[in-house]
Order: sequence, then structure tokens, then C-alpha cells
Amino acid sequence: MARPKILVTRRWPVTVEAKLAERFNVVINQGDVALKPCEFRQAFKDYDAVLPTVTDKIGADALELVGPRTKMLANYGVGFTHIDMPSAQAHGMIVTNTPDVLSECTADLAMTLMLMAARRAGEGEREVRNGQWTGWRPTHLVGTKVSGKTLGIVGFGRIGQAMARRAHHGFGMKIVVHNRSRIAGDVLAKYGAVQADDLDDLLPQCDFVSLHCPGGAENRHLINSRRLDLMRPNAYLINTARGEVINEHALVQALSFDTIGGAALDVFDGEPNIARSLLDCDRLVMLPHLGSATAESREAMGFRVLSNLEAFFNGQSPPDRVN
Ligand code: 8YV
Repeated sequence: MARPKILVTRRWPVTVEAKLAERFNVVINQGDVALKPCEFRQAFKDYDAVLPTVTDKIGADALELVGPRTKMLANYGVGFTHIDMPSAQAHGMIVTNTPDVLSECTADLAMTLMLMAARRAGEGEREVRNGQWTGWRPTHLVGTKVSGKTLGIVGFGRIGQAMARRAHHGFGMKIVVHNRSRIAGDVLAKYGAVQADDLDDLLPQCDFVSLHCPGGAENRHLINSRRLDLMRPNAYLINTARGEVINEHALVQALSFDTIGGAALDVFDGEPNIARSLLDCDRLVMLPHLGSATAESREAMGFRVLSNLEAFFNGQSPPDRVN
């Protein structure tokens, strides 16, 4: 039987690319530039499986074709709200993702952002690099203590729990969580966590709020101006989930009028374009979507995609099927 023909839409770690090439008839988008909807429509006619990432907006327009050859979208990444699931479903396409293997590193990055924001690390680094540091003084770049404070975690899945483990057991933080379903008592107990009845109850209790929920239409602007107002005036907002979860205009207002203490973002609405007004906020740390960006995670994500493909083309149900 001919080897399945698969398209990898971006460059992947070379070890994984090599493994894919051993098993499949692989085409890699060597240019490493995200495909356009018309290129996706063509790809869905030509390939048995397409392997997208977060930068591939596979909306209803990209899936508007008759009788695609593609039967599987094996996503590289845990989030898949960039894929129009009803359209994929209508074509009978199986969608898979890569959970678990990036949870630790994404939580590490959320911790990095929380510490950077609280301890004003971005401002300090800019000052040193710009030659503006005039020396130590008791009042210089005074930040906020993290240890022992209260952390609100929005979305208590694998990454949210990895964040809670670090914050509670490493930094002695009190953990309050918000999640769309009830979290079992024994899971909460592992992190000394309590579940808030609703997000509006959680926000006023927290010194830090870290977002770990999915993006997409259901959580678009979950954090809006009304909810930013519910945060404590010296609290910090951390986002390693998806940019659209925060109304960025409302965040700029909150930062400009000091109604919250600061924020740190790894993801942006419409990334990689960054709203000009965000760049002017000093009490804001920004990173370019680095959550899973370690050699270990990126390689493991690739191998997780490989397992899903192998299962699918061996006639089994892929382990990380999401539809
Ligand atoms: C990935 C992420 O690097 O897995 C996710 O959902 O946000 C990132 O860590 C990226 O999405 C790959 O598609």
C-alpha cells in the first residue's frame, strides 16, 4: 500500500521531521510561512493528513471544498481553537492535539511571567540595556512579593494544575481556581486549592490571576473591563492561554489608569501583530508565544503527533482525538 501523503505546515524539530519521513510520504513547508485559506483548500485535496499549528487559521473558508482527500488534522499543539471544528466534522476529518507533553514547560513560562511582572524584571532589563541604571537605592524598582500570596487559576486542566503545583508547593501560594466543570476534591487537595463558584467570585480574592483556559469564541473577552475592575488594584494578570481571552483595549485602560498592578502576556489577539497601545504600557511584560518553546517539549509534541498519525493509519482510534 502506498505510504500516506502528509503535509507539515511549518518546520518542526529535525529529529521529528526525520522520523515522519521514515514512515510517511512527507512534504514540509520549507518556507515556514503560514499557509493561506486557498493553500489549505488545495492541501485538503492533495494530502491524506495535514499537520497544522496555532498559526494556521483553518476557518470555515479554508474548509470550503467538496470531497477532501484529507481525513485527519493532526495538530501540533494542545490548543485547537484555530480550527473550525464544525467544518472539519462535516468533512469527517479526525482532529488530534498534543496534550501533556507541554504542560510543565508552559507552566514554567507562566511562572516566569508572574515573577517577571511582580519583580519588574522587564522594566529592570530595559533600564540596564538602555544605560539608564544609576545604581542601587532602597526605592528603586520596588515590586511585589510573590511567595505566600493568593493565585487565581482560570482553567484547571493539565497546565493549570502544573501551575498550581509550582505556585503552591514552590512558593507557598494559596490557590483559588475557576473551571467550567467541578474539580474533584482530591485533585483540589493536592494543591490546597479551593474552587470558586464563578469567575466573578475568584477575581477579587487574588493577588495574581493566571489564565489557562481554551481560547475561541466561548472564551473571547472573558477578561473584559468589568472583570478587570473586579481585580484588586495591585493584582497582576498573566496570560499563557490565548490572546482573545483578554479584551486588550480594556487591559490597556486598566494598566494606564493603574486599576490593576500589572500584567504579563505570552499570547496576543491577532498575534504576531501587537496592538500599539500595549507597547506603551510599562507595567506589562510581553513574550512572543514561548509557552512550549523548549527543545524537550517541541520534540515531544512532534512525537505525540507521530503516535496519533500511526494509530490513525493503522486503523485505530488516535489517542489524542478531540472530536
Ligand atoms: C504551541 C500552544 O507552541 O500548544 C499550544 O496550544 O499554545 C503552544 O504551546 C503552539 O500552539 C503550537 O501549535
